[in-house]
Amino acid sequence: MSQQIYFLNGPNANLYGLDKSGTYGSESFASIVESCHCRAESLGITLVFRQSNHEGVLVDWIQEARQHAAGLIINAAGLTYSSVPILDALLMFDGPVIEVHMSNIWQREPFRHHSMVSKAATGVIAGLGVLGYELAIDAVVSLAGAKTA
Ligand code: DHK
Repeated sequence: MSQQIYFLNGPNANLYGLDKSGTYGSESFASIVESCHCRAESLGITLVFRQSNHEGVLVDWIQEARQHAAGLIINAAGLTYSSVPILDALLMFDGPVIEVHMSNIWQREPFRHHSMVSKAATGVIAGLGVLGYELAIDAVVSLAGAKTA
């Protein structure tokens, strides 16, 4: 079986592309999901791509990833700045973790400048929109491969 990577998205990510300010670009979430699946396919890996508006669901998926995923990518969205449960779950995950944000969170309001989940992240990508999502897949595959090599 090919290597499996989990890509988890938090609250409101399903509305990307509909935001009037254009902060998250103009691409729909469905199109972002498709781009990510294409990137994963080109790398020969299986991508489990999910979105939830609920903290506990994200925690359940991170725990599930412990059994099934070689690496994990997360955009915890609005939960990034507050979620101790998501941080704790990520700290229990053994493989590489990439934290990703569509926007450059450090150019935005001060309350977005401190990520609660970064402590568990191997690396952080922010401000590159969908390209950042694709680069996160490249990074996590490369790191997961390096770890098992
Ligand atoms: C997405 C969100 O929904 C916001 O709550 C975060 C993040 C930033 C992003 O840039 O992808 O503050």
